[in-house]
Amino acid sequence: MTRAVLSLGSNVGDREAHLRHALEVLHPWTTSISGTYATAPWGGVAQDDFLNLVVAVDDPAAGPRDWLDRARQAERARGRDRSPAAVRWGPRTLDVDVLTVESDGAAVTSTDPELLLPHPRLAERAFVLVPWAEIEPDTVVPGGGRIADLLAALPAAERDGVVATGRVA
Ligand code: PH2
Ligand code: MG
Ligand code: MG
Repeated sequence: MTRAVLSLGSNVGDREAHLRHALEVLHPWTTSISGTYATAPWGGVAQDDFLNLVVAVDDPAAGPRDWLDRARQAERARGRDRSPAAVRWGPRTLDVDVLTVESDGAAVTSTDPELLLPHPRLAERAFVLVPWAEIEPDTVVPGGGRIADLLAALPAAERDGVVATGRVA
């Protein structure tokens, strides 16, 4: 069985509708969903604020790659631009990132460039850690630490850029 934690984000078009679509795709396997947060853009590209949330999923039949395929399926359905012209860390209709995968209780690590596990930048991102800490503060990321501790280690200015806005689901 694999359990995974995914980060959802949007800053183009109807952000709530894009996030809701991703949650519909993931619904059969969803075990918990964080609230939704308005977040300052991370990564140095000037762009509109994102809406972000985190979702935990569980599927006895899925392998790590299945979570990536489901993430991409949701992104494609919302017109995600994956062309070479798309700006790295730039605007997205929908971004679904696999943060961690656990298989039979053990953390999966992957160096596949398409599916790096755990996600290499999760500990730097308040837009990931704030919603994740809401639903799973005690989860430990392999090679990282407890989610609540990773969040506490971020500069206050990063945490302050993440503001709860309610829920889309
Ligand atoms: N996604 C990015 C780049 N920057 N910033 C925030 N706050 N939230 C995101 O989801 C995000 C980002 C590209 O994937
Ligand atoms: Mg992505
Ligand atoms: Mg991303």
